[in-house]
Amino acid sequence: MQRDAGFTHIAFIIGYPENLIYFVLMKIRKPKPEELNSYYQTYLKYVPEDDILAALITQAEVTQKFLKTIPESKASAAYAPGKWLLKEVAGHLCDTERILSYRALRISRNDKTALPGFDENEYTPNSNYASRTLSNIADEFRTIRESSISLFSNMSGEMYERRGITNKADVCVRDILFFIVGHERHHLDVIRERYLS
Ligand code: NI
Repeated sequence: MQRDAGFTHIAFIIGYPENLIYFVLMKIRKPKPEELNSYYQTYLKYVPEDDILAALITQAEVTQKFLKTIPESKASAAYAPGKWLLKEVAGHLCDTERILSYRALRISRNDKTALPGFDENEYTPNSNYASRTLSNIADEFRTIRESSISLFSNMSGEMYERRGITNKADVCVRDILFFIVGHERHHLDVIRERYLS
């Protein structure tokens, strides 16, 4: 059991490593539409839940298991010429979550440094996701997500409200957590609708 300094929430974990069960007693509400910039607002449709920390936790197992159901032959295909391979989409989720969690860490610590964006279209061809298995990438996703859960579930309510500049946009830590959840759902929808249908 871990407590933050303000005792505003308690998170504890039972079971390791295959069957992690989290009990997080602090709800982190989803940002209201008017609190989000226009780009982040487009992801609201992917997040029906109001507790985004609970959603982050639920996604860990759901997404890993979903990716593991996809045959490697399909994972190594793109739905159109020039598009990412399916497993490169999974890799994009890994890269994005690492970067967004890093941004959330800095902003939660009240670091006011403006943080740069990144060009996903340059990251993917310079990664080696295409030569890895989707199963292996799915396991890395789970590892990254467990780290994100530890980071976010141990933040105080005040940390969630802290604001910073990322990719020239003014966001708070709550917005970043929301975006991690919504961005992943967006890409899983694309996988289902374009790669697997
Ligand atoms: Ni994306």
